[in-house]
Amino acid sequence: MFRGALVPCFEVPDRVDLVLAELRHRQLGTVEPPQSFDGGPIARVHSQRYLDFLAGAWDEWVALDPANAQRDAIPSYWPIRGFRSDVLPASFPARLGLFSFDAGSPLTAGTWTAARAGADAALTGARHLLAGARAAFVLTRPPGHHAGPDFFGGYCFLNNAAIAAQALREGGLDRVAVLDVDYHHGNGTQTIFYERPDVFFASLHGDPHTEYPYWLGYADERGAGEGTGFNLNLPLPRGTGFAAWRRALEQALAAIAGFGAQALVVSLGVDTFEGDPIAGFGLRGPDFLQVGRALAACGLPVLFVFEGGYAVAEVGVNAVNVLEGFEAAA
Ligand code: Q9C
Ligand code: ZN
Repeated sequence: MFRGALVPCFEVPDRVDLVLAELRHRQLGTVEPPQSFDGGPIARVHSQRYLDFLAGAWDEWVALDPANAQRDAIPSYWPIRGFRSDVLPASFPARLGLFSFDAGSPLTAGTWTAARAGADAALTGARHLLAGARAAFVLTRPPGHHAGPDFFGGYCFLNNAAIAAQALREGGLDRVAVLDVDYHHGNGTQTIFYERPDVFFASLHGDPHTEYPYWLGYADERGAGEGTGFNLNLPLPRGTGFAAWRRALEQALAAIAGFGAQALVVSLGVDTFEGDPIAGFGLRGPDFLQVGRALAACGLPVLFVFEGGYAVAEVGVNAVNVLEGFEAAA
């Protein structure tokens, strides 16, 4: 649902197929399918009632009307300020709205299976880092960074980066950082870790005054409670080019070094590309090589987790440029 009409989704299967093809073309790294994991860290990032809802949502949707098998489930009703969110309504549309924050993230027949496989991929990547790998890349869709403890949105259902960070913590690392370089603020990841001092979250993104997700991502959000000081937002105006973006990246990396992170999870959206159809920064293809080099310079083990990037023809080159720049400098 976009501007009052049903339109083709920007988040399409071709995106990961093209990234995989580019990885193979450049013979960068080795490719493997995800291993299987039980709930574990997933259940410590997301609420049980949210996971139960997602797992059964498609069957519930089709049970309402067999004709629903041919159309996506899209929320129409949301409990904003003053409504109750403690009660779990029997109505499916009411629960669909309770657990979401936009109408642009269709839930389809394969959503849960794909999201759950993405979480397995994130956990597989975390396992590689814990076993001593310098870096791994989690190539998943749907993306994850907009998904919070109990909500989906922004094409995201399970927060792969947060699940990986949680797994790294449970695997024995005391301090983990998540750096989100997607064009859009990682509101889900921020919310998950906002009151925690053990996972530092830093994000570079379009200023929420004008850019999705609008109601989170401002510079004065520094964390809360024990997590105060462990959240860093660097909003940048629409139209920002690579020079200014790069300075913000250095600022985020300096904060991560100051935190004393032992591993870095990078929410790797490449919708910062100048040609992206739904975003507004001006990074060019070769700039992504430099992004990878800068990330390697921090010296930490890095788990890259794929997020946005909707200029489909260029998404493979842009994402793999980051990885190639990292490899060249690591
Ligand atoms: N003007 C990710 O990049 N709103 N999600 C699009 C276009 C939704 C993006 C509006 C953007 C969600 C993971
Ligand atoms: Zn994005």
